[in-house]
Amino acid sequence: MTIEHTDEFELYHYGESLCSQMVRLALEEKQIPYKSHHMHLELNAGNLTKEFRKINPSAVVPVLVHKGTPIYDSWEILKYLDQCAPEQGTPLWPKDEESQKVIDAVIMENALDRDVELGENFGTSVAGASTYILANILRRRPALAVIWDYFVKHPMKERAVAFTILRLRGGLPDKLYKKFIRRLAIGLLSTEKALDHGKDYMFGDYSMIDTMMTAHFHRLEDVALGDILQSDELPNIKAYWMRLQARPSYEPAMLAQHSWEWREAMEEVYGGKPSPYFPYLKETLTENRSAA
Ligand SMILES: N[C@@H](CCC(=O)N[C@@H](CS)C(=O)NCC(=O)O)C(=O)O
Repeated sequence: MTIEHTDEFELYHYGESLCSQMVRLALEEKQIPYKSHHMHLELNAGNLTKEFRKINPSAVVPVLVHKGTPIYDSWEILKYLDQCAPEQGTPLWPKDEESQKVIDAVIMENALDRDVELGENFGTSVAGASTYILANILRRRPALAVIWDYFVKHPMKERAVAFTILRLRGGLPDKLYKKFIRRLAIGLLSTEKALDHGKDYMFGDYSMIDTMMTAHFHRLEDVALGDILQSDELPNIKAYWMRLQARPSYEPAMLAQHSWEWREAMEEVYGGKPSPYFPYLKETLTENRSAA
């Protein structure tokens, strides 16, 4: 399948999608210029249009189009970019098989994978923690329009159910949200421990796993849980997060790509204050630390 294109690399993405953020960070790190197709998701279901479903029948972002060929799935895209320009910019995917296996395992723990249930790993808990923002954005459209779009056009029916619940309820049940928070605490503690090696990045040198941690930490700030990244209880993470933000890729790939409706939703949901779940996050962090 060849997609209409004008540039060698083109990216279909959304400002705040975690997977899109990782790919943009990778493009910056590899110093690969690209044409940007910035879309909206929950605001207008831009990913469910006929045109976009021709580009990605799974109706999700990101999609990298290289010389007209679409590449799906953020990790595959990151590996692909590294192979396209092995000697250019930051190497993202290690050359030796042993490290590749370790990275693959860490990815499963952190990634947003369809096979991992929401709240069962760090990545899906970060996504789950964003549900109040998503609900706020979905509420800008009539309920019937949302339900119609997702049930009729979204190929993943479990997402249609999830988005309908968010649109109608304005969020998820407290019990489920707390599950995400508890899983976040576990993920933060294991990241803190992994960084005990004293090196700058998760695997010593910067690698693709660090693009994911950047997106996850940035999201914790968006959902008003960012204070945890400044906590003296997590000194390795605190220093690591500052290092990630100081990289030249951070501004163009993250800050310069914010979507207006997401920023508005953040303001409406949290009003610049810490999340009401912040104390619970601190509490579970302390509990899990003592249990470890
Ligand atoms: N495994 C895919 C996941 C892609 C994905 O779920 N993308 C989300 C944004 S992070 C999306 O497009 N959601 C919109 C929807 O499902 O309607 C990847 O790594 O790229």
